[in-house]
Amino acid sequence: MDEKELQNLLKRRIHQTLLPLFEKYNRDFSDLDSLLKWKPIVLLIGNYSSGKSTLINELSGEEIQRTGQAPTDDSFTIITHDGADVAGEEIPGSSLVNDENLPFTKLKALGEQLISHLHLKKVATPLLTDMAIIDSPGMLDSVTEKDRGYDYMAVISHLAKLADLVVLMFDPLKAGTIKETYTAIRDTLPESAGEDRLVFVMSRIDECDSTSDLVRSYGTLCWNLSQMTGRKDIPHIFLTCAPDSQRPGLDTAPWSQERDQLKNKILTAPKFRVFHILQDIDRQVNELQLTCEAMVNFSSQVRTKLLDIGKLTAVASILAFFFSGLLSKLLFNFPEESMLEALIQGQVGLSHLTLPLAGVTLVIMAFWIWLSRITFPRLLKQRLENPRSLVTLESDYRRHLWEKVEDHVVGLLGSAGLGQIFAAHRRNLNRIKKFLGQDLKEFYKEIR
Ligand SMILES: Nc1nc2c(ncn2[C@@H]2O[C@H](COP(=O)(O)OP(=O)(O)OP(=O)(O)O)[C@@H](O)[C@H]2O)c(=O)[nH]1
Ligand SMILES: [Mg+2]
Repeated sequence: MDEKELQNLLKRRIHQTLLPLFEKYNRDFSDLDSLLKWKPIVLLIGNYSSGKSTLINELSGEEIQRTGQAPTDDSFTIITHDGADVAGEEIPGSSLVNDENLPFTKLKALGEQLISHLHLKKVATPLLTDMAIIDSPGMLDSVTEKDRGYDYMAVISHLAKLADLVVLMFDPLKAGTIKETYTAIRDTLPESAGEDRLVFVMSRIDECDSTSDLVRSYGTLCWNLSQMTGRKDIPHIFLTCAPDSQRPGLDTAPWSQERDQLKNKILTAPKFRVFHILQDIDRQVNELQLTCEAMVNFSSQVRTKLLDIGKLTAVASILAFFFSGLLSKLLFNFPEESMLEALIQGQVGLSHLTLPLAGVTLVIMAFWIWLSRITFPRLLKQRLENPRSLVTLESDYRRHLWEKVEDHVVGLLGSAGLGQIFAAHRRNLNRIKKFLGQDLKEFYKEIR
């Protein structure tokens, strides 16, 4: 089975099995759905003039994107091949964000300004048939959301979630010192793209005058990266330059292979799409499982209370049935003959049953009010104050997941009425466990 078939199979299976469960627990399915909709995506981001557009032109063999020494591009351009006959065609952002078959509908919420800085270009190169590359406006210093007219980081975050590979480009002159780049690495990307989907590139190395100049720039970039990621281990950084724009100075031959390796990594990104989807499903279904576990435990605690109250109600109802007539006779001299007396004499008639049945009804109503007005709200309040007590968080992984779902669980509990006890949480949990234990494993096996 190739990647495309596998993606379609996954889509069908997820829609059948998981979608209803996501809906039951009010969890957002749109990110996963966006991933399943379209082709694999590579996102190119980084400093202005770091060579993003040059690399795209080189990959496609066409002069698709404008290049230039100052900040050149102010748009997000999605580049793909969609059949030779439509090469050159452009689709504006307004159509992209309204097309339900494309994964960009969520961008609509980011406003008109963004939509007018978004478009799709169809190109002739068949290399881009099964994938799309997104070129982005270069990252700048001292720009604010107001200067751009839209929330740039939110766009990066959304596109990075969709992308199977995020290529982050630097250049020796501005080796990691640009403010937007800092924010992206520090705050935005960790939430949107796993480390395994991030690729770091220092381009334009031919502009270093000597090897020692390059070493200094590389060192600066590594230092800045460790400051941004807060980690000491440095990821692999591709050191490259465009073959056509080399300047005399540094002998770049020792790094000549890195450009090809980078291009190869980008062009083989579609292979990671199914893996990316599986990773996402894995995380989201685990979050769903934890949510469901909390609801199973909460409803079982409510049921235990209900059972305790139920036992008391049964005892009180029996007492009410037999003694309510007698009590009424003692207190109010009515009825003339209680049911218990009639029973002893063996002459129970329908009229004797009126008071006992009224007594039982009153007892049941009183207990129901006790449960629904006092016991349940008290239990709910206690659990809302400490929702963690509803799940066991024995590993760092589960603790991390819990941090993401806690607010959601609190929201679910808050809206959960007593009807909770009748919801089939246990069955849902078993379905989720089966999906994680069987279906997902089979898919992982399939892509190995
Ligand atoms: N010497 C040298 N010049 C390069 C290299 N890559 C790109 N350039 C030049 O650098 C300038 C900027 O390149 P672009 O590809 O436009 O950079 P960009 O990252 O797309 O820039 P923005 O769109 O503004 O964010 C252009 O004039 C390119 O010709 C390289 O490896 N070496
Ligand atoms: Mg550009």
